[in-house]
Amino acid sequence: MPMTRRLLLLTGLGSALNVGAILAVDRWRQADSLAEGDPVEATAAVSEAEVIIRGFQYLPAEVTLKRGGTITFTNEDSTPHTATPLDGAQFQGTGRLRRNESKVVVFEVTGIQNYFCDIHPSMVGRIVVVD
Ligand SMILES: [Cu+2]
Repeated sequence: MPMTRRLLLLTGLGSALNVGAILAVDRWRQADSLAEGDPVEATAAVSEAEVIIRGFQYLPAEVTLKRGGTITFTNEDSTPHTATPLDGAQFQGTGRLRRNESKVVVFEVTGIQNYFCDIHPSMVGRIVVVD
């Protein structure tokens, strides 16, 4: 349907514009923060990060991510693991990852997104999503 196609095109364009705007704002923020002598906060949140699952741990156990950013979860254990939303966390879990399997997860909702392994519930991690 042409209407659907047009909506998809607009959505794609919107994303591209947003990314550009975010990058521009980040540059502005960094310049501003450097002037104030406080570059730490400006560089804390990332748009992409990796979490390695190794030795029944998420490494790193906490990541600060920009909204709309992605985490690539990779399981390096021979045992299967998951990264499953906990405490009402809002993101799509990885499902079961076997050895050397990866899954890219998008985080669209700001806030503290806790997760755990639903096979080994003592395994916990956290993604802090910020604007
Ligand atoms: Cu596990």
